[in-house]
Amino acid sequence: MAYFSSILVAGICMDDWTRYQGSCYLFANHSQNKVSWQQAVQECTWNQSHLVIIETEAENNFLIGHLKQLNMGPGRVEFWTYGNDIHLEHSWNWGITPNPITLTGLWAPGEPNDDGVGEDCLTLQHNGSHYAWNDEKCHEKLYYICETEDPVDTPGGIVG
Ligand SMILES: [Ca+2]
Ligand SMILES: [Ca+2]
Ligand SMILES: [Ca+2]
Repeated sequence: MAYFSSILVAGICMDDWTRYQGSCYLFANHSQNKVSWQQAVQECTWNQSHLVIIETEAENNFLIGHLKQLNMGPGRVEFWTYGNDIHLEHSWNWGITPNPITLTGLWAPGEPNDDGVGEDCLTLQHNGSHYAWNDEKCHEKLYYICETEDPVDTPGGIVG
């Protein structure tokens, strides 16, 4: 199983994946990568990973730093994370099972605003000067970031 993972062996990420702490990240930032949140969930699953879960401010800073290096834009640049309030409005979780988002202060000014008919999926959005969190309509077609944890660093993560 591990041979098909984004992590080839302990401490080394597959080509195209970027390592930080105990995780490997795939920044899907090509135009053909633009998909809905639900499709992004599926894409990451196919890659033996999940949409990025941001546990710490340090991880958030790493992601933003990497996104800056990608030097995308001008125009709209937004990446899906695993965050969502699909099941209960204003109740933000990572993933599809209860895993409350505890970080605060990372939202862009005025966000989350559940704009218009509702916005339930969390993105890292470039607002012209820097990246910050935004809630977005889940059917929008955006870039995404997958993450997978190093099985050695994650207790109980080794399967088989
Ligand atoms: Ca993480
Ligand atoms: Ca919402
Ligand atoms: Ca919003």
